[in-house]
Amino acid sequence: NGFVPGDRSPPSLPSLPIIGSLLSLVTDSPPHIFFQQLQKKYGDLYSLMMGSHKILIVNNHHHAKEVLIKKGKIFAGRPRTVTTDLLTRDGKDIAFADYSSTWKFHRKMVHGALCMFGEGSVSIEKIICREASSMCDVLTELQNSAVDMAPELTRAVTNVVCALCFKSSYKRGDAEFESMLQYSQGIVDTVAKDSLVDIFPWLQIFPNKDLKILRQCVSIRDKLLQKKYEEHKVDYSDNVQRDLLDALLRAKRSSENNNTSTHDVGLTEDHVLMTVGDIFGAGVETTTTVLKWSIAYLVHNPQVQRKIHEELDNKIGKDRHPQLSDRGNLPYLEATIREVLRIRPVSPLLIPHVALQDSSVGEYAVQKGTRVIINLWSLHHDEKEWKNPELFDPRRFLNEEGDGLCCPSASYLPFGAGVRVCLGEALAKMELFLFLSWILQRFTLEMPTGQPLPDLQGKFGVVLQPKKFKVIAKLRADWEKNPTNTTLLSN
Ligand code: HEM
Ligand code: PLO
Repeated sequence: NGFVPGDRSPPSLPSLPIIGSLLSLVTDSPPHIFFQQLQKKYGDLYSLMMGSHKILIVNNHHHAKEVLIKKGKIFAGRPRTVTTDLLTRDGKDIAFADYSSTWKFHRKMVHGALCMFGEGSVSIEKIICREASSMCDVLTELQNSAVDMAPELTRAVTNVVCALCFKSSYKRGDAEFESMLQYSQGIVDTVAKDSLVDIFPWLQIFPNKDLKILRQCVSIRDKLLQKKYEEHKVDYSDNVQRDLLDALLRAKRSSENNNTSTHDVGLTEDHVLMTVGDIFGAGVETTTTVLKWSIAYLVHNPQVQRKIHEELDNKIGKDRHPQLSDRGNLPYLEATIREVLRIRPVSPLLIPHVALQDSSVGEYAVQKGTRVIINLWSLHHDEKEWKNPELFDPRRFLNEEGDGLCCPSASYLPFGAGVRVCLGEALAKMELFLFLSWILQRFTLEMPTGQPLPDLQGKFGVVLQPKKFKVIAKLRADWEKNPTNTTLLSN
C-alpha cells in the first residue's frame, strides 16, 4: 500500500569501486552471456557500477520496449566514451551521437536519402543483383576448393554501400579495398567494447595497445573518407543527387546559405564525414556478419539448406535469377534469415542508451544519466518465449501449414526499436534476401572433408562476429549445363 511505481532502486550488484573492470576478470563469458547469467541471482532488471557510471541492464522484452518505445525519447541519449569519441570526432555521427537537434536532423536526412533507394526501388535491386552475380562467378571459379567466403561477401556488401554513399565500387584485389578490410576489422576489434579506457578515461595517458590500433585504423579510414569527400566536391552540382554524399553536401550548402539553421544544427565538414563513415561502417560490418552467420548455420544444418534448395527450385527454378518480388514466395528462406538474426543478433547489447532525465523502468526508479544496456541476447534466448532457444530452427517463424511467416514471440528486436531503431533495416533485409537466394540457387555449401564445423560462439565486440572458417561452395546439379546461366557463358 502506498506503493508508487518507480520509487525503488533496482537490485544492484555489490558496488566495489572497480567492479566494472572486474566484470571481464571474474568471468570467461562474454558480457551478453554473463549479463544473462546474472539474472538468476538479481532478476531480469538490475544495475551495476562501471567506474563512476551507473549501468542498468535490461533482460526482458517488456522492459526493453518500455525503454525503447514507450519512453524512447527519455532514453534516447548515448554515452560518450573514449573509443567512440575517437571514431566519431566526439559524436559527430548518428549512431554514437548524443540526442540533440543536430542528431535529429542528420538522422532524418540520411533516412530520406536511404528511402530514395528504398524498398521497391529499381536501382538498389539492380546494384545488389550485380554484386550477387559477380560474387557467384568468383565462387564458381573457386569451386571444389575450401574457401573463406568472408572477403568475397564483404566485397559484395561493400560495393552496395559504396554505390549508395559514393557511386563507386571495388574490383577484386583492389588495394584500397584491402586496406578498408584491415582498418575496419581493427576498429571492430577495439571500439565500444566497454574496455578499461571507456570505464576509466584517465587510463588513456598510459600506453594502451588497443587504443593505439584504434587510432591508426581511424586515421586510415579518415584519409579514405576525406579523399572521397574531396573528389565529390569537385563535380558536385545542386541539380543532381548521385548518392548519399551528394545529399549531405546539399544539406550542408543549404544550411550555410541560411545562417539561422546552421546555428541550430551545425552541419560541419566533420559531421558530413562522420555520418558517411557511420553508414559505410554499419552498412558493411552488419550485413556481412549476418551472411557469415547464415553460412555457418547452413553448413551445420544441411536439412535446412535442402529445404531452401527445394523452395528455390519450386518457386524460381533455374531459368531466371531471384528478385525482390520473390520475397513473399520464399517463406522458408525468410524464416531462416529471421532465425539467424534471432540466434546470433549482430548487436547483442545494442548501443548503450542514456536516460536524459529522471524516469523509471518497470517498478524501479532510474536517475538521469544512467546508462541503459538492452541485452538483446537475453530477449532472443528467453526460455519463456522460445522453446529450446539454442536450437537453430527456422520453422519457429512459419505458420502451421509452413507456407506463411509468423512472429512467434514479442521478444524479438534484431534491429532495435523506437527513436534509435536501425536506419538500415530495409536495405539490410533486401541484401540478405538477394545474396542468400542467389548463392543457394547455384551452390550447395559444405564443410571440406576432415574439417571441424564452424565455431558458433562468436567473438564479442561492437558486432558479434563468427570466427573465420572455410567451406566448399559446390555448383548444384544441372547448373553447369544450364543454358540460361548467362554469367557462366559470358566468361
Ligand atoms: C543502429 C541492427 C544493418 C545503420 C542499429 C542498432 C541495431 C542495429 C540493433 C541499435 C539500436 C539501438 O541502439 O537501440 C542492425 C542489423 C543489421 C543492420 C541487425 C543487419 C542485418 C544496418 C545497415 C545500416 C545501418 C545496412 C546502414 C545503411 C544503422 C545506424 C544506426 C543503427 C546509422 C544508429 C541509429 C541511431 O543511433 O540513431 N542497427 N543494423 N544498420 N544502424 Fe543498423
Ligand atoms: C564498424 C567498423 C567501421 O570501420 C566503423 C563503424 C561505424 C558504425 C558502426 C559499425 C562500425 C559497427 C556496427 C554499428 C555501426 C553503427 C550501428 C551499428 C555499431 C564500428 C550497430 C549494429 O549498432
